[in-house]
Amino acid sequence: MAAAEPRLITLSISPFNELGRWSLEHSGIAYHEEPQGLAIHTFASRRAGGKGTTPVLVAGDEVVPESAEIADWADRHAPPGRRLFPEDARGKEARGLVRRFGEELGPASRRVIWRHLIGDIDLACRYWQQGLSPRQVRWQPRVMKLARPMAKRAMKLGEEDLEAAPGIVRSYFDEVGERLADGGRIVGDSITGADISFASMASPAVLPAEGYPVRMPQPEDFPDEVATTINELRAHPAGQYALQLYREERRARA
Ligand SMILES: N[C@@H](CCC(=O)N[C@@H](CS)C(=O)NCC(=O)O)C(=O)O
Repeated sequence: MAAAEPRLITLSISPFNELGRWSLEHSGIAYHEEPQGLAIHTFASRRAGGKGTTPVLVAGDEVVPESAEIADWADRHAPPGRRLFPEDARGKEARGLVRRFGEELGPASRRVIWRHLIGDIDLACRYWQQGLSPRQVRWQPRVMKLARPMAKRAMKLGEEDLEAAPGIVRSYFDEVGERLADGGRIVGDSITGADISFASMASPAVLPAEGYPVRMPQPEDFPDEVATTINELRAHPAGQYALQLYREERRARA
């Protein structure tokens, strides 16, 4: 009997969950996604053997609880031609960038929209309910309202971190813009895990209208201050690159 497809426990909209999904899809690995409601996902993660965060990949007896590790796992299981990391020094460089993007860019980029969403749970639930069971759709707003202080702590939504977030995103965008200036990709001339990780981690700050696996909120859903930040980041050459990857690469593989 064929082995069951790996399961991927996710949140529908999230930079880290995107890295997990996109890595598997780029590598041609079939998987079964199990999207969870906001806050409910922390319980689902632990139930699956994770650390209370998503994504969590469950492949047979193996539990992979971190998005960068899922990218590594996908690379190890990819057929030739669909790997995420080249064998040479470029692979090491791309892996280093995946770690840095996940540690700093993803959390900062998420804060760009969550500065508003944390006080507008109805808006958050409207978008984050995509793909959920009717039962989860019913429970999500109630659970999220109770879990709001926890979510604030987990995403570090204090005033200082919120203020710093757009600047952190911009400095990563500048770095990526410089890497792209010679007309290649982030590392070398072919797409690697670094490009996939960059676009995934940038996604909450540029809100791709095309290519993302579910409908993303758009700048006009947010108050002017947040919408202006998103539009500025969209106009940055690296923001343009993230949107282009979503339009051209994400859609092609998904
Ligand atoms: N380092 C983890 C971070 C994942 C992460 O922060 N996931 C969020 C969803 S976007 C989460 O589950 N947060 C719940 C929490 O931190 O309590 C990874 O790369 O997988």
